[in-house]
Amino acid sequence: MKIYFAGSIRGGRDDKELYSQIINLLKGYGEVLTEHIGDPKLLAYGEVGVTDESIYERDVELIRGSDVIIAEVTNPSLGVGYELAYAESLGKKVICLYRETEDKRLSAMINGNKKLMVKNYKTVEDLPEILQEFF
Ligand code: 6IA
Repeated sequence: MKIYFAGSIRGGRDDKELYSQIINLLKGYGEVLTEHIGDPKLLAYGEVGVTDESIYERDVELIRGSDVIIAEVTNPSLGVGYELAYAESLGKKVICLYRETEDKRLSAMINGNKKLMVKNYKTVEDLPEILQEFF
């Protein structure tokens, strides 16, 4: 099972530790193709020496080759939104994980899309059950 995990990079890295915890859970179900998303050293500014074109080309190839897409969508990210739309266009199985807060709401373009499965959760402890059901 090839798993593409998507999470914010230039949209902001506040949730990087959470991404790393989710990636560890996902490793129990298959090969996570995008482990760098949880890397604490990966900053919002990005990396020196890797062009945006090569990041884009590699990521669309990885999405094409993946079986499922799991996106943590709490921190808004243009890149994650694009990846979700691309995965949808390919007919991939997608799940979006959204951490509920009182003052923010998930984009209607994700929450209102019946082709994307959206699961709300409160803490990382809620995720094993959600992932078990998904897989
Ligand atoms: O707009 P954002 O940067 O927040 O978009 C985040 C999403 O785009 C993630 O789900 C990634 O799959 C993808 N993405 C954005 N930047 C990178 C990246 N940077 N590498 C891989 N995927 C990216 C360089 C990192 C590196 C050389 C380890």
